[in-house]
Amino acid sequence: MHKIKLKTLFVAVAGLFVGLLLAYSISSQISPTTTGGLKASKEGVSEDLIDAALKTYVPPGQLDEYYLFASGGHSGQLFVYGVPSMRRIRSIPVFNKESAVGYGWTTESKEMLGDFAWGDAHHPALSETKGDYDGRWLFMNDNANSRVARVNLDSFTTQQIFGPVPNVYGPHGSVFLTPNSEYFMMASRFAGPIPYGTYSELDNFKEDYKGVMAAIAIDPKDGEMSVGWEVLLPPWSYDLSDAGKGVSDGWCFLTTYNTEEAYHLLEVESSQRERDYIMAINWKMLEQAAKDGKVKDIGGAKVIDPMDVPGSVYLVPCAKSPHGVDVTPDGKYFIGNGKLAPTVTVFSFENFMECVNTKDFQGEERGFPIVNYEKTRVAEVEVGLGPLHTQFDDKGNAYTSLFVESAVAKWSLTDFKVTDKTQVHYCPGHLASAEGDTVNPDGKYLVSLNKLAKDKYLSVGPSHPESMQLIDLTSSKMKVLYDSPTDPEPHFAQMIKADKIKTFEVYPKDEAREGAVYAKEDAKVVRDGNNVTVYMMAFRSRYYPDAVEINEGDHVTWYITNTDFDEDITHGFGIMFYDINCESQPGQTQKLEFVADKAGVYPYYCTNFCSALHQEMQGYLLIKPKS
Ligand code: K7E
Ligand code: CUA
Repeated sequence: MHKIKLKTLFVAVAGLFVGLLLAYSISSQISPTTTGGLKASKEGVSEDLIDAALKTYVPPGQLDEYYLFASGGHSGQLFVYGVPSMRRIRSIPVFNKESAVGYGWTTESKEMLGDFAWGDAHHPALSETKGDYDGRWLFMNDNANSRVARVNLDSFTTQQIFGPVPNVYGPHGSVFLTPNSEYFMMASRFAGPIPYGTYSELDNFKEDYKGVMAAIAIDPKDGEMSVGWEVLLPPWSYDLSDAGKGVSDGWCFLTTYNTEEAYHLLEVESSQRERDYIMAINWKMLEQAAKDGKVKDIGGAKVIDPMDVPGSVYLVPCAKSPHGVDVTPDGKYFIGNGKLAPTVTVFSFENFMECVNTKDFQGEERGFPIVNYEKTRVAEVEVGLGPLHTQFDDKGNAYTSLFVESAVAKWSLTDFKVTDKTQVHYCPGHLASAEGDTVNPDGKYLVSLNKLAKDKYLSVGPSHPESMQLIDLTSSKMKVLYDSPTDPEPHFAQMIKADKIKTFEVYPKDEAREGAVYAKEDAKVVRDGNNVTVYMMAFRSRYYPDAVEINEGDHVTWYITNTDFDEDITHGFGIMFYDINCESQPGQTQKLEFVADKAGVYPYYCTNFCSALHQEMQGYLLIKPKS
């Protein structure tokens, strides 16, 4: 009797428990924000925070919804994150050496890097078709050496580094693509005598030093970059730029500072005037002028003097030393971010064109007409202190980063009123919203790229990582969901819907590929005088050949083909004491070159864990001494 009662009680309690569990799982399916169950288990954590955690949680077996591509600043890299998890998935070497993949060691990557072992990567830009990201390529500038790189998004590898682009000293004002990826513009930060290598005293600054904007043409088939044409500009500093779209397609907009033309103590001297300019450039007109041969060859580039093409460049007065300029998704407005003023200034493209067409000018500078400010400007939005950059959502809202205030302001493109503000930590530079630079932003997420992290992570000494914060845009109030460290400084980032990117799984077999071997019978060492070529094959878990005998002083070319045609089975290859290293991804053939200038025995081995017998994947390079 007693026993039965206990049993009944047990069944009843178990039933109640299962029922509760069921009820919870059903309720959480109905509304993912129902967090009562979780809340009870984490004392002191508010419902809001649990809600944020659920929104960013991507469970095992599921994938993120967006890719976020963030520049790695002076590390020269490109970082790939998943959103909303904010997990870093990959670091792609672009302007830097990276031993993890042998980038900077293989012949191909060494040639791409050329004379430079570093770069200062600022603005990644996804290729566009009809103003939408198309997922094919990503371009990114190197401010330090006036170069730009293309990363192919089918393999997430750097495929071209182009430059130094002639005549453009420090192209901070790049990369900003035209809506069909015909061009991107590169505008110089530093005025300088051109071509590179020309000497002129600073006293000659106003005459001899030039600003330049280059239009880099993109081959629509393979993304190959070349200089289309360049245009000479006054010796000012050009900051961020943006391309027109929709109604303003065919134009591009650059911010300027140091129209004072100072060349010492810019911190003080370049903010003397109350106004600098946004420069509006009719790139289609300049493209035509280049076709018509109105160019001079300077440094190997076709350079246009805009005085030969009247009506191609105009100045729009803007609050002093503006930083970013951003064109709205419909192309109707361009927005100057004040930096030193607590406002962003909204200009109407339609009004601008009216000033141009009716010659409604308020003067000129260096031969360029200055359009009527009062007429062109439609609003000054009091966003807060230190506005730098603006992004957009799908509901007609703009989001501006406030560096000095450590906040993001949300404001309406309909009535130009600030509707919300949220703190970020600390000092945001760029913002990136989902598909934010396209004609169709998604809204949903915004990432604030913050310059300082200070107390946000465990301390790692006097210098800390930088920080990205994910912000939820799905309700009327912005909400910070997640903090993700990034190291070093992210400047800009772009966020693309994950299903737009189509990667391949293995490098296809190609008998014609230089140095490739696909059968162990074809693996060999070929000697031609002092030149030795090794055709090596790598597959789980051995190398063919696994012993290579050469002579001291030989010039060695070493090809490695990974014949594991199997996703994610990558082999490494490192030779001890020779500073030789690379990886070969599934199906890929890599090439290394070196001089065997030290005799002895040098083990080589696979550096990338590939199988249970990875440790056995090794061989010997025997270098016979000369005498
Ligand atoms: Cu504003 Cu180099 Cu884009 Cu940094 S830049 S913030
Ligand atoms: Cu191949 Cu480890």
